[in-house]
Amino acid sequence: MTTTIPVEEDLLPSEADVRSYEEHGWYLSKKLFTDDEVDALVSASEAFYAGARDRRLGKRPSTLAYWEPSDGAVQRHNDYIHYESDPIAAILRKPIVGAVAARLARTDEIRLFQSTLIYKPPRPDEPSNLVPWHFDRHYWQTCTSDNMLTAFIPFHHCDEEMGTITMVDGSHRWKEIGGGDSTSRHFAHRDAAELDELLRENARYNGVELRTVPMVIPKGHMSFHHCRTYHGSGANRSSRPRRAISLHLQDGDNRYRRHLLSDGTPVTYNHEHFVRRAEDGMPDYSDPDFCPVLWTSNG
Ligand SMILES: O=C(O)CCC(=O)C(=O)O
Ligand SMILES: [Fe+2]
Repeated sequence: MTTTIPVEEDLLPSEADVRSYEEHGWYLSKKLFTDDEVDALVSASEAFYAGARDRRLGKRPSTLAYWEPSDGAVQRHNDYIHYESDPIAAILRKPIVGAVAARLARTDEIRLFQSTLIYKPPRPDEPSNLVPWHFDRHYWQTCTSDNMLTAFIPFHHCDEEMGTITMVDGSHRWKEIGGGDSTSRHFAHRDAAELDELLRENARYNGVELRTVPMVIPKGHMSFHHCRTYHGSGANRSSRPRRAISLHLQDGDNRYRRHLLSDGTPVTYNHEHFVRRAEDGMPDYSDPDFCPVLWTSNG
């Protein structure tokens, strides 16, 4: 007898929702987390910022996003939060999140790929709060999949005043121009004006007018975006910090692939420092410690 983890069918995207995701490149979910779960994310993140760790990453590669109090009142990013914080991981691993992603990606299995804890301080003029236009597939050139997606999970109602995530509608279906070597570098290390121009150039090339959609996300809901959907976000003009997790997800088929820059240098992703090796000696993107299965349709 096979057992399937029960999830509430009502909370899953309908066939029409999945088609809309395929057309627009983003989806706003139903309420997947209770208020108590969302509040628990706030307290667990505060404990984390104060130094609590259930496990520690063995290394700090220079490319790792890892805010520490000595970095001050800039935007905070902490990668691998699901590895270092058990209370946060427990909530992120609720089956409904993976089940929603599986429906959207029309796949049978969803594994976690990466998760980043994010905090935008309530400082309207703080330049590090601005997230320039980018799409996540650029960071994942060592992945075989073109079907990966991200859940953006705020810890409160999140709207434009707080600098919510903003999607460029339908951009995941664009043909790409100008996607050179530099696209694999994280946006924090790139020139925002250059990225802005790259987006405009791509829109022109595809003969479309830019339509940006700020995601207004009620507490407990989350937004999903396809790995080729351009997105970014603005200043936090509110009086409260904008707290969130960016939960990057891979479909079951995703594997490591070697990817070279034009000068022959291999592209690297931080997993290479952490995950176990597969039989072929390559980084294993299904290492259960770092990339656990969140959902599989056969239980
Ligand atoms: O923090 C933001 O507004 C954007 C986060 C992001 O780039 C993502 O979730 O992929
Ligand atoms: Fe992103």
